[in-house]
Amino acid sequence: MKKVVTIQDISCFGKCSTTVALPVISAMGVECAVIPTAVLSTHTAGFHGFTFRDLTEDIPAVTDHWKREGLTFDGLYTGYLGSPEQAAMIEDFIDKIGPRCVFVDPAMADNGKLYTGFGPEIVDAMRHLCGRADVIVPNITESALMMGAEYREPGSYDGAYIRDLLIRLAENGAKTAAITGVRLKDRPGEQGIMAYSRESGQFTEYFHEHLPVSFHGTGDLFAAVMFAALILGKPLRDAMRIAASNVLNSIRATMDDPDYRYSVKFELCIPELIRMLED
Ligand code: PXL
Repeated sequence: MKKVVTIQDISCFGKCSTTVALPVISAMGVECAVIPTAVLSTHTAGFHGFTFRDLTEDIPAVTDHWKREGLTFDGLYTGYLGSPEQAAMIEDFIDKIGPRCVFVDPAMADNGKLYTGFGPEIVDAMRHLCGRADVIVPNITESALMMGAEYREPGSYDGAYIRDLLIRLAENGAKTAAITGVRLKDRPGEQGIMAYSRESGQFTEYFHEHLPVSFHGTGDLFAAVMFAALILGKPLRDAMRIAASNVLNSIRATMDDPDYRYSVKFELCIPELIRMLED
C-alpha cells in the first residue's frame, strides 16, 4: 500500500484542506499521514471571527521526530500554510525525509486576490516551495501572483496566456505545472486544466463542462484526488480527468443545497470516484 503525508491546515468546520484530503486519499486506498499547519474554527472564506492557532513551530519538531523514526513516504502533498515561514520548513522536510513525489498546491489566492490573512510574503514563500515540486497545481490567480504576470478574468484570455504561465512555472523549478480553473475565450461553456511537463516539453489538457456555480473547497478536493491518482500510478491526463470529474460530480450532488461556504458533498461521490479508478 502506498503511504503519503499531507501538510495543510485543519479547518474544524467548512470542509477543505485536511478534512477533505484525509477521507478522500484514504478512500482511494492510500495511507495518509498529516501535519497540520494551523487549526482554525472555520476556513477564512465567508466566515467571520474564526479562531486561528498557528502550528509553525510544530513542523520542524514533527520532521525531526519522523527522521529519527526512519519514516519514509511515497508522496508529500502540501496546501494551505499557516505562515510564510512554513514553506522553508517544508523544504527542510523534503531534504530530511525525502518523499518520492512532491505535490504542491500553493493554496493562497483566488479570483484575483490573496485569501484573508495573507500578505505578499506568502507569494515569495510559495514560489520557492513550488520550485522544489514534482507537480504543482496553482489556479490562475496563484500562477499570475507567483510569476509577476497580469491576472486575467475567466473567459478573457487565450491558450497562449496559460502556456506562457506554465512555461514560467516550470522554469521556476517544478517538473510538471498544471493550472486549474482555465476558461478560455474561444471555449465558452467549458472549463479545464492545462499542464506542461518540463522534461518532455509536452502540454496536456483536460476540458469539461463549466458549471456556473462556485463552492469553497473544490480546489482542495481536486488536488487531493489528482495527487492520490498520481501516487497510484495513473498517467497525468487520467489523474486530471478523474479529479475534475469527481469535483463536477460533487458539485452536482450539492446543487440542491447551495451555500458557498459549506463546500461540496464529496462524501456522496466516493463510490463513483473508486469506480473511476478501476477503468
Ligand atoms: O481551500 C483553501 C483554504 C484552505 N484552508 C483555509 C482557507 C482556504 C481558503 O480560503 O481559508 C483555512
